[in-house]
Amino acid sequence: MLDYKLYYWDLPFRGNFIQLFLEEVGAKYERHDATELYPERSLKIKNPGMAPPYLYECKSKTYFAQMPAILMHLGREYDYLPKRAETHTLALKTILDSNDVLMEITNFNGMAMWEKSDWEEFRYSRLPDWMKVFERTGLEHGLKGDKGFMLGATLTVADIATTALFGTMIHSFPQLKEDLQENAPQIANLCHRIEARPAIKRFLGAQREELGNGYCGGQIEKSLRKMIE
Ligand SMILES: N[C@@H](CCC(=O)N[C@@H](CS)C(=O)NCC(=O)O)C(=O)O
Repeated sequence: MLDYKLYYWDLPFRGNFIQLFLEEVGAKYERHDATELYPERSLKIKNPGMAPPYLYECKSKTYFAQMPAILMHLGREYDYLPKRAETHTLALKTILDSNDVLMEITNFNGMAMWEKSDWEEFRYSRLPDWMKVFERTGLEHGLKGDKGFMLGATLTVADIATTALFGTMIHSFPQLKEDLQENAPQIANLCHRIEARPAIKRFLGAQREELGNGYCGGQIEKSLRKMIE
């Protein structure tokens, strides 16, 4: 029996946060094109939402929108949330930080195309600071080399989010690999380890074969590529 339906575009960007998780836990899910819900039906569903991704949960016949809310919901369902109040809150913070980085790298979800000087400010100041935020969080919780995870000894939604963010980013834009290595070496290693987990590795292998280095799509991906390449 099917557990979930994920409505998203044929792109990794925000969808991979959810897909990596569903793959990791072995949930039975189908990916549907976002246009099946968005925009016509998005106000008519149970728990309406403004934009993809949407996750339909079969057992509760309920929809959820907003990537961070979806990931927190799945984290609770599959016991991938830290138990302590502080680290539980940090799991949500890590997902929200990730979503902020997605918004910033797409110049506020593609509201305007990148200008060289703004891009350089982002790439050489803001993005390294974000990378350091993730690195420090991991270090503070014992992430070191091949040991530990973002928020302690157990893999949580925070590791899935971090990998969906930076693993995807450096696959789509290999030019940013060195930026990550320099500013957040433990995070680079963590992404590598999570991407090597068997179910995730299988999924990413197939996705990357199909989509190549596609990232967020649209004019904003073209603008990003113009800046980076
Ligand atoms: N805050 C929302 C952002 C959703 C969002 O911006 N979705 C993009 C794709 S990643 C989209 O298709 N937006 C269309 C729109 O905003 O109308 C989330 O985290 O899920």
